[in-house]
Amino acid sequence: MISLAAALLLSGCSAVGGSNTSKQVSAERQDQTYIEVPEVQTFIDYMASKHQYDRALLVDVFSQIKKREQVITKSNNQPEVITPYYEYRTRFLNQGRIDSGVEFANRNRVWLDKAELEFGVPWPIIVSIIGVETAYGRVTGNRDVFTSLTTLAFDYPRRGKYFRSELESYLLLARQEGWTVGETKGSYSGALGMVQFMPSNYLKLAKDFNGNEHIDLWGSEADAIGSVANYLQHHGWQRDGYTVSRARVDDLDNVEEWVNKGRSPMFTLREWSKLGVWATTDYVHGKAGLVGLRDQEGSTAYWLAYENFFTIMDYNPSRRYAMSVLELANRIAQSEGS
Ligand SMILES: [Ca+2]
Repeated sequence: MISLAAALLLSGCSAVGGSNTSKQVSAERQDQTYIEVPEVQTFIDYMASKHQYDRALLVDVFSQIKKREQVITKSNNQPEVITPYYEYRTRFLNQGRIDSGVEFANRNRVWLDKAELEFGVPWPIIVSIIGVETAYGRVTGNRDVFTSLTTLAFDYPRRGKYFRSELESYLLLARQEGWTVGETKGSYSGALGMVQFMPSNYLKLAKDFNGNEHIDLWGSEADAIGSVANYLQHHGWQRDGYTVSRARVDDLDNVEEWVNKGRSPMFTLREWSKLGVWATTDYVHGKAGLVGLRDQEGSTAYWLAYENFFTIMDYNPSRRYAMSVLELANRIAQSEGS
């Protein structure tokens, strides 16, 4: 792990030139720095004319980096796509992650209360998201995000447009916050800080929550808390709203086409009951979607999922992710109260 990370960092540095993992690097860009790529020159023109960005600085930083093949490889092999829920959840639902969540909550009580009051998001949800994203700030990523984003922007055609926009946001953020371009560390896809915001979200939705006139999503747990709550409110979190109820499904054939369908609630509970789907706990007014996840090998559990469940999916568009966040939040709240 550490040696791979070190290799990744070194491969982005001009001082080590042709050493390293170049076997994997495709022939056409193997020895090129990004300043030699015509699309990058067009991008520099765009940054200079649209944002009055320092052209000489951009020429300098793009002259120092080359394509990082591992970023492409990792982007093509995201494990979330294939892991069943009962395996996925074990990454987060363990005693260490629960205990650290309680400690995080105890030392941040004042900020969690403030966030709950201002944004309407319950404190265990905020703590759990930070716990799932980065183990409460312990694992925030150690890749140079400038090289990662540049690689994805110009050598990953499937999502090139998206990553060019994130690269633009990163450069604006670096200028605004006084970061040295190329020294910011994050995930291989460019997510930043203990909340793993992409640069565009960092620009729009990150909060200086402790009021020291800096937004620091690495060093300030208060800023991380305010930023997560602000993000969820921005994406439609409903104060005192529901997340999920366990559901009983009478006949799967009736509803199979609706399981894990869409990104928003679709039917009222009354309509669901006509299809033979019943909430086993609360009866909730308003609409719900139907979520089915493999809770153990050969078995699927079902939930009726309300607006706030889908808002958590706006953080990461995976039902397994959202359900893990809720389960960890419940365990932290129970432990904290006991
Ligand atoms: Ca701050």
